[in-house]
Amino acid sequence: MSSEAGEIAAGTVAERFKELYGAEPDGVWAAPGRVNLIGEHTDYNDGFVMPFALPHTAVAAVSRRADGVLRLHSSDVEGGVVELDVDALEPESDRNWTAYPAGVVWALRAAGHEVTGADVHLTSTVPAGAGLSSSAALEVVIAFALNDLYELDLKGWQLARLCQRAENVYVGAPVGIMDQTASACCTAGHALFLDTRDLSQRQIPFDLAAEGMRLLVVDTQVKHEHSTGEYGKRRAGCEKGAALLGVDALRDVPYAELDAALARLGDEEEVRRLVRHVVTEDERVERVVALLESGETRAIGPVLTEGHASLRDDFRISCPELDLVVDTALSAGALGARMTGGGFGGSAIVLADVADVDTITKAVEEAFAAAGFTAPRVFEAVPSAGAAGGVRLGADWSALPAQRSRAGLTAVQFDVVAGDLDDDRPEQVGVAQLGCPARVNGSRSR
Ligand code: GAF
Repeated sequence: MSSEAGEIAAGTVAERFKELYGAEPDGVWAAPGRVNLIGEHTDYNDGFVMPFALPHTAVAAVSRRADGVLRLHSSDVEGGVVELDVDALEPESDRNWTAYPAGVVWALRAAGHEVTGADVHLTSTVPAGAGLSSSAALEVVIAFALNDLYELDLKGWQLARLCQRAENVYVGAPVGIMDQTASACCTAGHALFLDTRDLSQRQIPFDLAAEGMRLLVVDTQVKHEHSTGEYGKRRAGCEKGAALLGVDALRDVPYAELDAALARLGDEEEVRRLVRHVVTEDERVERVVALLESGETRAIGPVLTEGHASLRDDFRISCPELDLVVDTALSAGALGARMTGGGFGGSAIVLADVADVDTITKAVEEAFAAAGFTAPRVFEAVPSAGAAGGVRLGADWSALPAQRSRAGLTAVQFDVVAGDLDDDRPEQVGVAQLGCPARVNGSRSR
């Protein structure tokens, strides 16, 4: 099993920037990928999610420009520097990796922020197409860099909203808000309990190592793509369900009233399955939060496995490779397992006692070989920090991981209740005053 996140030295990225552009960058920023512990396909239904950041990051060396030119380079893809005119950025005009950083520039400018160009050199250790938010990491690292360089003073959750807009409108992928918020707002050692309706957040301590457990990520190597049809079809089906039930979003269907809601959907069998997944998944997130907060960490295993069955049978977005990981891991002694992320390939997560990790890893690798599947990549997921950076010229580049951008959330003793993108200051409420956001917001009952 690999435990390497492939750490990137900020100095190396800065040196490459200098080779490309002939000057030192103004700074170096980093933003992580994520795994989602529970709460899948709930974010575009205004529901609950619970991701945590991976140690794998996108790292960008960036300098500000005043002449309207955006130059982009990645060491991860073939080809040289791509030069764009910020005034000419057009939604859905670009089908390459450059659409993600360019989309962020477009979204900032469309929101009225005067961003007049940048030189960018990027590299990332977040596996692409593995359901681990490599795209969101690219967006968020650029958003954090431009936020600092242009002194925009936007908070992490506001930058996440702008990155989502970049992906929805500029890239053309109808994704929710989970991945960008995870990359911007997660903190080390915690999972982020996020209410995607208003971006209320609670950092839930999640230290499996202290309890003799591990969370493995199994990248099936089956690539997925959200701008293609199936993700959008599920989203449209959920919206149809909400409309038929007369609610703003499926989050508004109380778990206790699920059976009655399903009965009202009559012969809309497909919509019924989608609704059942979303409503039960929101309830699973709440159950996992309650179990973690009462110290019953091992008991989250079966809830994760229930979530997989719901994604496989009701939401129908699993695939043979993901099902094989889950079934094999459970037979080899895992406490729980499920696919994570958007589905149709990508990665699964496996919760296991540390003593069983090697047996489970071997069993999964052997099962893949026996089925004739490409060998999976297995690594341990350690809850890591969200986006960081802003190392300045002349600074010690090696200090990057310890520094936080001003947009990073640093006050983990607070729960943050965010507001609209235009709000200046999200309300901060002492943790003692807050229960579950579901109760605080008073819009959900069980
Ligand atoms: C993808 C999307 F980008 C997220 O917004 C979310 O919907 C997820 O799939 C499924 O939970 O990662």
